[in-house]
Amino acid sequence: MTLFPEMITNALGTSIIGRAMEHGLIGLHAVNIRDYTLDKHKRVDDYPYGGGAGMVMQAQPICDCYQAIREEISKKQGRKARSPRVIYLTPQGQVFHQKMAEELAQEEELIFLCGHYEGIDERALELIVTDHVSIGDYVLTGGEMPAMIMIDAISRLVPGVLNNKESAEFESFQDNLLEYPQYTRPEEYEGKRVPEVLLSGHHAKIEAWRREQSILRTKERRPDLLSQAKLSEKEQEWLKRWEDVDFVL
Ligand code: 6GU
Repeated sequence: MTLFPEMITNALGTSIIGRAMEHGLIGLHAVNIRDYTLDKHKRVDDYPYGGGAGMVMQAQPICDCYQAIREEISKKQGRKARSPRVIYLTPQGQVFHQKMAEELAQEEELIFLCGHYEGIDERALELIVTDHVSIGDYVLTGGEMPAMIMIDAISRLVPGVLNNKESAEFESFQDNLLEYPQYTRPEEYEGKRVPEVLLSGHHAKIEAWRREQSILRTKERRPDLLSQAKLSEKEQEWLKRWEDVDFVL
Protein backbone atom coordinates (compact mmCIF):
# COMPACT_ATOMS: atom_id res chain seq x y z
CA MET A 1 0.00 0.00 0.00
CA THR A 2 1.71 3.14 -1.24
CA LEU A 3 1.22 6.48 -2.93
CA PHE A 4 4.10 5.65 -5.29
CA PRO A 5 3.41 2.16 -6.70
CA GLU A 6 5.68 2.56 -9.72
CA MET A 7 8.63 3.14 -7.38
CA ILE A 8 8.10 -0.39 -6.04
CA THR A 9 7.32 -2.17 -9.31
CA ASN A 10 10.19 -0.50 -11.18
CA ALA A 11 12.79 -1.32 -8.57
CA LEU A 12 11.70 -4.87 -7.78
CA GLY A 13 10.68 -5.82 -11.35
CA THR A 14 14.30 -6.35 -12.36
CA SER A 15 17.02 -8.77 -11.28
CA ILE A 16 16.42 -11.74 -8.99
CA ILE A 17 13.10 -10.64 -7.51
CA GLY A 18 11.73 -9.89 -11.00
CA ARG A 19 12.75 -13.34 -12.18
CA ALA A 20 11.05 -14.93 -9.15
CA MET A 21 7.84 -13.08 -10.01
CA GLU A 22 8.00 -14.25 -13.64
CA HIS A 23 8.41 -17.81 -12.38
CA GLY A 24 5.39 -17.37 -10.11
CA LEU A 25 7.40 -18.05 -6.95
CA ILE A 26 6.31 -14.78 -5.40
CA GLY A 27 3.64 -12.24 -6.27
CA LEU A 28 3.88 -8.51 -5.78
CA HIS A 29 1.01 -6.03 -6.10
CA ALA A 30 1.82 -2.38 -5.50
CA VAL A 31 -1.57 -0.90 -4.66
CA ASN A 32 -2.11 2.85 -4.94
CA ILE A 33 -3.77 4.21 -1.81
CA ARG A 34 -4.96 7.22 -3.81
CA ASP A 35 -7.23 4.95 -5.87
CA TYR A 36 -9.37 4.52 -2.74
CA THR A 37 -9.92 8.13 -1.74
CA LEU A 38 -13.53 9.32 -1.72
CA ASP A 39 -12.40 12.93 -1.96
CA LYS A 40 -13.43 14.55 -5.24
CA HIS A 41 -9.97 16.14 -5.57
CA LYS A 42 -8.33 12.77 -4.92
CA ARG A 43 -6.67 14.06 -1.76
CA VAL A 44 -5.36 11.53 0.73
CA ASP A 45 -3.91 13.86 3.37
CA ASP A 46 -5.00 16.75 5.55
CA TYR A 47 -3.76 19.13 8.25
CA PRO A 48 -3.00 17.66 11.67
CA TYR A 49 -5.52 18.27 14.46
CA GLY A 50 -3.83 20.34 17.14
CA GLY A 51 -1.65 22.06 14.57
CA GLY A 52 1.99 21.54 13.75
CA ALA A 53 4.12 21.03 10.66
CA GLY A 54 3.30 18.82 7.69
CA MET A 55 0.33 16.82 6.55
CA VAL A 56 -1.16 13.57 7.83
CA MET A 57 -2.45 10.71 5.66
CA GLN A 58 -6.15 10.16 6.27
CA ALA A 59 -7.55 6.90 7.63
CA GLN A 60 -10.32 6.32 5.06
CA PRO A 61 -8.27 5.73 1.87
CA ILE A 62 -5.85 3.49 3.76
CA CYS A 63 -8.52 1.37 5.44
CA ASP A 64 -10.56 1.02 2.23
CA CYS A 65 -7.41 0.09 0.32
CA TYR A 66 -6.69 -2.56 2.98
CA GLN A 67 -10.23 -4.01 2.72
CA ALA A 68 -9.93 -4.22 -1.08
CA ILE A 69 -6.64 -6.10 -0.74
CA ARG A 70 -8.20 -8.53 1.75
CA GLU A 71 -11.01 -9.23 -0.69
CA GLU A 72 -8.46 -9.85 -3.47
CA ILE A 73 -6.67 -12.36 -1.24
CA SER A 74 -9.94 -14.14 -0.33
CA LYS A 75 -10.89 -14.34 -4.02
CA LYS A 76 -7.49 -15.79 -4.90
CA GLN A 77 -7.64 -18.34 -2.09
CA GLY A 78 -11.30 -19.14 -2.78
CA ARG A 79 -12.28 -18.69 0.87
CA LYS A 80 -12.36 -16.04 3.55
CA ALA A 81 -8.66 -15.61 4.23
CA ARG A 82 -7.39 -15.15 7.75
CA SER A 83 -6.04 -11.68 8.49
CA PRO A 84 -2.63 -11.22 6.93
CA ARG A 85 0.12 -9.43 8.82
CA VAL A 86 0.20 -5.74 8.00
CA ILE A 87 3.65 -4.21 8.38
CA TYR A 88 3.82 -0.46 8.83
CA LEU A 89 7.23 0.94 7.85
CA THR A 90 8.21 3.53 10.44
CA PRO A 91 11.36 4.68 12.22
CA GLN A 92 9.34 4.06 15.40
CA GLY A 93 9.23 0.31 14.72
CA GLN A 94 11.29 -2.66 15.81
CA VAL A 95 14.55 -2.73 13.83
CA PHE A 96 14.47 -5.27 10.97
CA HIS A 97 16.93 -8.17 11.13
CA GLN A 98 17.59 -11.52 9.42
CA LYS A 99 15.60 -13.58 11.95
CA MET A 100 12.56 -11.39 11.27
CA ALA A 101 13.04 -11.95 7.53
CA GLU A 102 13.12 -15.73 8.11
CA GLU A 103 9.95 -15.58 10.15
CA LEU A 104 8.08 -13.40 7.64
CA ALA A 105 9.18 -15.65 4.75
CA GLN A 106 6.92 -18.35 6.26
CA GLU A 107 3.81 -16.20 5.73
CA GLU A 108 1.56 -16.82 2.75
CA GLU A 109 0.58 -13.14 2.43
CA LEU A 110 2.15 -9.92 3.70
CA ILE A 111 0.89 -6.37 3.43
CA PHE A 112 3.34 -3.47 3.66
CA LEU A 113 1.95 -0.03 4.47
CA CYS A 114 4.16 2.82 3.28
CA GLY A 115 3.58 6.21 4.87
CA HIS A 116 4.55 9.65 3.65
CA TYR A 117 4.31 13.24 4.85
CA GLU A 118 4.34 13.55 8.64
CA GLY A 119 2.66 10.22 9.13
CA ILE A 120 -0.65 8.38 9.14
CA ASP A 121 -3.79 9.00 11.21
CA GLU A 122 -3.27 6.84 14.30
CA ARG A 123 -6.75 5.31 13.98
CA ALA A 124 -5.87 3.65 10.66
CA LEU A 125 -2.78 2.17 12.29
CA GLU A 126 -4.80 0.89 15.25
CA LEU A 127 -7.36 -0.67 12.94
CA ILE A 128 -5.12 -2.59 10.52
CA VAL A 129 -1.42 -2.69 11.50
CA THR A 130 0.00 -5.80 13.18
CA ASP A 131 3.75 -4.98 13.04
CA HIS A 132 5.69 -1.70 13.20
CA VAL A 133 9.08 -2.12 11.53
CA SER A 134 12.05 0.23 11.00
CA ILE A 135 15.12 -0.56 8.90
CA GLY A 136 17.54 1.36 11.11
CA ASP A 137 18.08 4.44 13.20
CA TYR A 138 17.94 7.18 10.58
CA VAL A 139 15.02 9.01 9.02
CA LEU A 140 13.85 8.55 5.42
CA THR A 141 11.23 10.44 3.41
CA GLY A 142 8.85 7.51 3.11
CA GLY A 143 8.29 3.83 3.72
CA GLU A 144 8.80 2.68 0.12
CA MET A 145 12.52 2.01 0.27
CA PRO A 146 12.26 0.24 3.64
CA ALA A 147 9.41 -1.90 2.23
CA MET A 148 11.53 -2.80 -0.82
CA ILE A 149 14.44 -3.73 1.41
CA MET A 150 12.21 -6.01 3.47
CA ILE A 151 10.62 -7.54 0.37
CA ASP A 152 14.05 -8.27 -1.10
CA ALA A 153 15.39 -9.81 2.13
CA ILE A 154 12.24 -11.92 2.63
CA SER A 155 11.79 -13.03 -0.99
CA ARG A 156 15.29 -14.43 -1.36
CA LEU A 157 14.47 -16.85 1.47
CA VAL A 158 11.49 -18.29 -0.44
CA PRO A 159 12.46 -21.72 -1.83
CA GLY A 160 13.45 -21.52 -5.52
CA VAL A 161 13.99 -17.75 -5.62
CA LEU A 162 17.76 -18.14 -5.51
CA ASN A 163 19.44 -20.63 -7.82
CA ASN A 164 22.31 -22.87 -6.67
CA LYS A 165 24.97 -20.29 -7.39
CA GLU A 166 23.10 -17.60 -5.51
CA SER A 167 22.24 -20.02 -2.76
CA ALA A 168 21.67 -18.64 0.70
CA GLU A 169 23.58 -21.51 2.28
CA PHE A 170 26.95 -19.89 3.10
CA GLU A 171 26.72 -16.21 3.70
CA SER A 172 26.73 -13.31 6.05
CA PHE A 173 24.58 -13.76 9.15
CA GLN A 174 24.50 -17.51 8.82
CA ASP A 175 25.53 -18.31 12.41
CA ASN A 176 25.96 -14.58 13.11
CA LEU A 177 29.28 -14.67 11.24
CA LEU A 178 30.22 -12.49 8.30
CA GLU A 179 31.12 -13.99 4.93
CA TYR A 180 34.79 -14.86 4.23
CA PRO A 181 36.69 -12.98 1.49
CA GLN A 182 36.28 -14.15 -2.12
CA TYR A 183 38.77 -14.09 -5.01
CA THR A 184 38.61 -14.80 -8.73
CA ARG A 185 41.10 -14.62 -11.62
CA PRO A 186 43.79 -13.46 -12.04
CA GLU A 187 46.03 -14.98 -9.36
CA GLU A 188 47.86 -11.67 -9.04
CA TYR A 189 46.42 -8.19 -9.40
CA GLU A 190 48.33 -4.95 -8.73
CA GLY A 191 50.97 -7.04 -6.97
CA LYS A 192 48.41 -8.60 -4.64
CA ARG A 193 48.26 -12.41 -4.70
CA VAL A 194 45.29 -14.64 -3.98
CA PRO A 195 45.89 -16.45 -0.64
CA GLU A 196 47.91 -19.59 -1.45
CA VAL A 197 45.56 -21.96 0.38
CA LEU A 198 42.81 -21.20 -2.15
CA LEU A 199 45.04 -22.41 -5.01
CA SER A 200 46.03 -25.59 -3.15
CA GLY A 201 42.99 -27.68 -4.07
CA HIS A 202 43.02 -28.93 -0.47
CA HIS A 203 39.33 -28.67 0.40
CA ALA A 204 39.58 -29.28 4.14
CA LYS A 205 42.27 -26.61 4.46
CA ILE A 206 40.22 -24.21 2.36
CA GLU A 207 37.15 -24.72 4.52
CA ALA A 208 39.22 -24.22 7.68
CA TRP A 209 40.77 -21.02 6.29
CA ARG A 210 37.37 -19.65 5.31
CA ARG A 211 35.94 -20.36 8.73
CA GLU A 212 38.89 -18.58 10.35
CA GLN A 213 38.48 -15.61 8.06
CA SER A 214 34.78 -15.40 8.86
CA ILE A 215 35.49 -15.37 12.56
CA LEU A 216 38.32 -12.83 12.36
CA ARG A 217 36.35 -10.59 10.03
CA THR A 218 33.37 -10.63 12.35
CA LYS A 219 35.60 -9.87 15.34
CA GLU A 220 37.10 -6.93 13.45
CA ARG A 221 34.01 -5.46 11.81
CA ARG A 222 31.02 -6.59 13.86
CA PRO A 223 32.16 -7.54 17.36
CA ASP A 224 28.53 -7.14 18.46
CA LEU A 225 27.60 -10.13 16.24
CA LEU A 226 30.52 -12.29 17.32
CA SER A 227 29.23 -12.43 20.87
CA GLN A 228 26.13 -14.21 19.52
CA ALA A 229 27.98 -16.56 17.15
CA LYS A 230 28.30 -20.27 17.96
CA LEU A 231 32.01 -21.05 18.13
CA SER A 232 33.49 -24.39 19.09
CA GLU A 233 35.70 -24.69 22.20
CA LYS A 234 38.70 -24.95 19.90
CA GLU A 235 37.69 -21.87 17.96
CA GLN A 236 37.21 -19.89 21.15
CA GLU A 237 40.70 -20.92 22.30
CA TRP A 238 42.14 -19.99 18.93
CA LEU A 239 40.34 -16.65 18.94
CA LYS A 240 41.84 -15.75 22.33
CA ARG A 241 45.24 -15.77 20.67
CA TRP A 242 44.06 -12.97 18.38
CA GLU A 243 42.65 -10.99 21.29
CA ASP A 244 45.25 -8.20 21.21
CA VAL A 245 45.81 -8.24 17.46
CA ASP A 246 43.94 -5.51 15.64
CA PHE A 247 45.91 -5.16 12.43
CA VAL A 248 45.11 -8.45 10.66
CA LEU A 249 42.24 -7.43 8.41
CL1 6GU B 1 10.62 2.06 7.95
N1 6GU B 1 10.51 4.64 7.41
C1 6GU B 1 11.04 5.87 7.38
N2 6GU B 1 10.34 6.89 6.89
N3 6GU B 1 12.26 6.14 7.82
C2 6GU B 1 12.96 5.11 8.30
C3 6GU B 1 12.47 3.81 8.35
C4 6GU B 1 11.21 3.61 7.90
N4 6GU B 1 13.40 3.01 8.89
C5 6GU B 1 14.42 3.79 9.16
N5 6GU B 1 14.16 5.06 8.80
